[in-house]
Parts: sequence; structure tokens; C-alpha cells
Amino acid sequence: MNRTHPQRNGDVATFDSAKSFSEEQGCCRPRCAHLCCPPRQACIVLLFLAAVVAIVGLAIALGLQPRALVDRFCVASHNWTGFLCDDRLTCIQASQVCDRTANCRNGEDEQEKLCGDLPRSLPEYLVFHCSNPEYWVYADQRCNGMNDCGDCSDEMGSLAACPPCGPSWWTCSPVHYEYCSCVPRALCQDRVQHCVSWSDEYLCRP
Ligand SMILES: [Ca+2]
Ligand SMILES: [Ca+2]
Repeated sequence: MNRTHPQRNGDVATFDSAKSFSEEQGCCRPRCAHLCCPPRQACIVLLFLAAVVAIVGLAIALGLQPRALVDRFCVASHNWTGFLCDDRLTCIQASQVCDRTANCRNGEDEQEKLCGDLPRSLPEYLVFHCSNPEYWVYADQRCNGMNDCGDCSDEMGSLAACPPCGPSWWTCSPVHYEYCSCVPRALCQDRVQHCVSWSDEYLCRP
């Protein structure tokens, strides 16, 4: 009698039966037979596992991990951009991330996924890009009065968009390179020229 379907030998699928199933369904391979499982159920399990792997891979590809980093945005002291620690309470300054000092209790500000490839591994809100594309500084170094970029692009111009000098600063064109357009009033009348116009010595009052 000609057989058109695979036959079973009790509860265990034989090599022949598995092979026949494989040839007909194009799914399970003959090695399913020595696993002592019915070929059709094995196929369902394998397909289910493949779907789970695909879903997990898709979730990672869609950037679930970076999104978790974005959720750490916070405002630190002096209204500076900050990084929220795992306790969801402590907000450290942006420049304290990846500075080789654990500022969060569990050291999450120094973890490899943040610091492994600076600045690309950092969330964008922690980074300020200087006018020179080769340089970057932390977001809390923008408009802090200091020339951190080296060309004052973090303190002056449209990139930085800083507010006017605060009450504790004197506005002028500086001589010393660590300042840009604001000089600390504490340096006024200290007998050292900081402004090209000498206004820090003759006009400014500490
Ligand atoms: Ca740190
Ligand atoms: Ca600065």
C-alpha cells in the first residue's frame, strides 16, 4: 500500500517519520527525531522562540536603552543641566558624568555605556558642541563664564545664546583667555588687567 503521510511508531517519531515530515512541511529537520518530540510541536516551539528573539532584538534596535538615559535629565544647582542618579533624587552636574569619580551612590555616572565612547556614548542633552567640530564640553560649561571651548563659542555668539553677565560679573572684552565677555567682579581693581579697555581696573567696582 502506498503511504502518502508519515507513520508513527507508538509515541516516538522514528527517523523516517521525522524525515518524511521534514520533506513535506519544510520545517523540522531529521534531528528532531532523537529529541523524542513530535515534529509539529517542535516546530511550534522553535517558531515561538524565534519570535521572542526577534521581539527582543527589535526592542533593542528601537533604542529602549538610550531612552532610559534620556529619562535621567534633571536640573542641578544654579539651574545647570544635570544627570539623575538611580535613586531618582540626586541630580549631579553634567560635568560630573564620566569624570572618573563616582558621584552617584552606585556609580551609575561612570558606567561603561555612558563613558565608553565620549561624547557619542553620552545623551545629547549632556553635551555642548563648540564651533570647532573637534571640540565639545559638558552642557553645564555653557554660559558658566569660563572659556571651556577655547574659542569662547560656549560663552559668546549664537551657539551658546547666553544671557547677559550676571550681577557678580563685569562685562568687557577680556585679556585673559579663561574668560570671554564676563569677568568676575572679584577681579576688579586687583591691579591686574583683565579687560582690553582696562575697565575692570578703572570703572568696575568689586
Ligand atoms: Ca562622576
Ligand atoms: Ca564655559
